[in-house]
Amino acid sequence: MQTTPSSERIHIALYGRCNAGKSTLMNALTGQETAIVSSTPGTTTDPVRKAIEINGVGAAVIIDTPGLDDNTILGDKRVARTAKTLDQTDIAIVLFTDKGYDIELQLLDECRIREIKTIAVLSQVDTIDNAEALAKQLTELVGQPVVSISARTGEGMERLQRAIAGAYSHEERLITEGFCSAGDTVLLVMPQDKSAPKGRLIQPQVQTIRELLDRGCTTICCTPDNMSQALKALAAPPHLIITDSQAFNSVYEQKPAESTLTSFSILFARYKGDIELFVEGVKALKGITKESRILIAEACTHQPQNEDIGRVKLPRLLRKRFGEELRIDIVGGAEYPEDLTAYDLVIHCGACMFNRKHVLSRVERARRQGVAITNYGVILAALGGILDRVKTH
Ligand SMILES: Nc1nc2c(ncn2[C@@H]2O[C@H](COP(=O)(O)OP(=O)(O)O)[C@@H](O)[C@H]2O)c(=O)[nH]1
Ligand SMILES: [Mg+2]
Repeated sequence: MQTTPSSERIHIALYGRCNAGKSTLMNALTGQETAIVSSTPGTTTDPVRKAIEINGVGAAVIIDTPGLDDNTILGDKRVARTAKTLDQTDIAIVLFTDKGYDIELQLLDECRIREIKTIAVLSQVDTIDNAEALAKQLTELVGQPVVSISARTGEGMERLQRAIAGAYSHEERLITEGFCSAGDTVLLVMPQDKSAPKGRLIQPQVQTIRELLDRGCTTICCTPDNMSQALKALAAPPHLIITDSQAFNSVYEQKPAESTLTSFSILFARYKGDIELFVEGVKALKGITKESRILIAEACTHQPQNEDIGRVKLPRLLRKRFGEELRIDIVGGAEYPEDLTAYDLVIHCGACMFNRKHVLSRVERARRQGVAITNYGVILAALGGILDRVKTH
């Protein structure tokens, strides 16, 4: 189970004030002492993540967060970091106590705005005298059922597990949905050059092959050099050809007219984000001048490689096209700005490390602010003149 990448796991986060019992609940849910439990407020200083398997849900990540009311010196930063976790949260468990409801209600409102599923919990009921009455009162106040629990005695934990399973709507997304169906032959063109990892395939290729096999497609793999041989070996042209963008032009030239063509990066832009918005966003290129300002946002903070797309290749391509003065800001990791309105275009990486919710939160921020957003795969296809020759959605 540990091999399911975190980007494919449902993200469940625990929120509440200091000492609400978040870390205790985290440990109860994971069955391990992952988070430090203490009656000293502000003990949990950074969001703590743990991969677990939940009945009725499957592979998940539980995120324990610092208290929303942390008023220690470092508190503001912690609260800000806690708020940022909302970007990636699929289900928020909000812990209520008998110590006030303001921040909890505020958080529930924020979740509603962001369309995050919520579970309201009354925590530590073993210490509350009138727990039942309070739970009833809260249910009315928050307008949704409140699950009473004690992570210490185990009371209500089964109900909570059921609530999590209930909140989880299993929306199985397919990478190749609408591109092929059972029985189709699909040809994958995958260069294995020096930049490819030794002895294995990269994650998008592995995931696509696995999905195609599951979907009952005949799946043929080749490198660009062997593409013509692969085509000759087939009795009929493949229904779909998926290529690495790098090999696009030679694949396009050899493509039988009957075959649909797309690329791994287009498929993943669609799987992970909002492809229609990305394709729309890339049209902003028409209005870009040398005075424009562009934001390139990377999900990871990895060391730049020689031909790093976000830090080297894209800026080079853009400056060549629009002028050396073009202002390009590059941010990595959690640095994605709250205010994007200074930008004429935001270009996001493929976000292989992010869950879909996280990408969509960022996309939504740009959309709300009226800023065009696209992603690496889509803009590279557009700059390379490929975009109108592939199927995007
Ligand atoms: N009696 C009781 N104590 C609890 C419960 N959950 C947490 N506590 C205690 O409350 C204190 C704060 O718990 P912790 O999980 O660190 O709270 P957090 O600040 O929300 O992470 C600790 O002393 C815990 O042992 C519970 O369900 N019942
Ligand atoms: Mg804690």
